[in-house]
Amino acid sequence: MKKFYITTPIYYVNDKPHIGHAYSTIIADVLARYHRAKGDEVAFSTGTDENSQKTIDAAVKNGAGEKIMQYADQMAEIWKHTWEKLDISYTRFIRTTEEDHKKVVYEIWKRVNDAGDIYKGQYEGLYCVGHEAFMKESDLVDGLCPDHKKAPERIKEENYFFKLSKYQKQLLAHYESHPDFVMPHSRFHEVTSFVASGLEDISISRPSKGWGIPVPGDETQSIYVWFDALINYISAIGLSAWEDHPADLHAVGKDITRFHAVIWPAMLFSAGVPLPAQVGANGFFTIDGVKISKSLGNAIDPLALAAKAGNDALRYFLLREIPYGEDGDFSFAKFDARYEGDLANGLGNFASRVTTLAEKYGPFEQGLLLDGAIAEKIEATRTEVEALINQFKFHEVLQSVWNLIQVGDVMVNVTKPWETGDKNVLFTLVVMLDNIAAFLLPFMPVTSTAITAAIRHEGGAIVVKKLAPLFPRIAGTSSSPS
Ligand code: ME8
Ligand code: MG
Repeated sequence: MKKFYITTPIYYVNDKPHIGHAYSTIIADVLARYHRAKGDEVAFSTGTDENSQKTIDAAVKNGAGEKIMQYADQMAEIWKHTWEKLDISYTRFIRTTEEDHKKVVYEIWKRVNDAGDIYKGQYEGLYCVGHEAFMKESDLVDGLCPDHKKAPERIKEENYFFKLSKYQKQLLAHYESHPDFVMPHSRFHEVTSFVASGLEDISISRPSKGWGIPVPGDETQSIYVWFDALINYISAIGLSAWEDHPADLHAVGKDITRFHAVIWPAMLFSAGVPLPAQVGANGFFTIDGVKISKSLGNAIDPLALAAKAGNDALRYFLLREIPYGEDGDFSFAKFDARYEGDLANGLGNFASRVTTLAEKYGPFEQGLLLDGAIAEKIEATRTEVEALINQFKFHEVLQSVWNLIQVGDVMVNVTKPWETGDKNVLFTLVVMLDNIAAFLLPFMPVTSTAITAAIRHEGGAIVVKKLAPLFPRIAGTSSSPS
């Protein structure tokens, strides 16, 4: 059995999930399901990044006061619950406050230290809590962090540093020999040119505030939250499992590509631990043209949307509307248009027509004739889907499947099986629908399973049961999502 290990970012617990987080998690879920369907042994981790200053701030803001752990527990539950409701087939939910995680962090710290890559130094500069990252003057716009619209803290403190600069050559050599290390390639170019332009060592600790993982041997300092967070990917499965089979893919957003494609591999080089095979960076999307943020009040609750339109419609929309890696815009109007057009009138209508007729004129015994042109079209689609999914071209996979649906629709209209009751035609349509369901399994698991269940093999014959509407009319999500 082939192993496949995929991860999502671990999310901060200062807020509940919004549609952007759901997007990255759904992408990982599609690939996890795709590999499972191929027969791979899949590990799929997600979780929460808790050792952050943001956690302390949010706990205080939400009246939890000193009970930070209690606040983190509550928030971790909310994230977990969201992924369960959205049918995310994760196999491990990791929290960075778990003891097992801390042990792995200590082990990696020790190995990096033993390699001579940690030293004490003075950090003087800017720190943005929103990013949990040090910033340069040149990153600011009008003195503010352009993403968080806040002036970063000016700090001067004694920290532990990691010799990131030492790994510039090794990183560049790795990029050179792994041309798909970061996908899409446009993001990879950004990474390689950033590294080629020179690397500075980075601070990997902050003065302790009684939260976070203490620096081994120096309780006055906490390990920098990103150093700790990245290691979650190892602790989620255990160090020896990682050494045996490191992650195949870290699915992340483009905002955190550098952490994953520069700092993380350098940490692993230093610790003598194998690198992940690939980092995939999804683009960012806005809502009606505006950046998603709580303060702007447009943080759409993915659960509310899914409750109204269904998980599969949400998955379909996100993957069909926004080409992977590119930025996109979410709007309820666009969502409603796709729901109506592609789902209700497209796939839903085709499935309903075919199963209604096939129930009436079935069962379909052995020896019926599969239309040759259609059989070819199905195989061509299979080849296309396979190639496209491995290049992260999810929107094209769906386009390709929808082309097949369209071919099916034309066939129904042209052959008029409701007049002829032609069993060869209907058999061909049923085979098409069955294959469409198989292609869609990773993308729309509920719909796919419903279709497959309606097409049963009974004693050498195929018996079809009429499907209830897969995408019933909804009032329109734009009317009131919550
Ligand atoms: O960065 N569009 O966590 P985070 C698309 N804890 N994706 C979006 C998005 C949007 N508008 N908004 C968020 C962190 N995302 C760290 C990660 S990993 C070791 C530590 C997704 O809660 C996207 O995947 O800020 C982005 O990278 C991630 O959420 C950031 O989540
Ligand atoms: Mg963020």
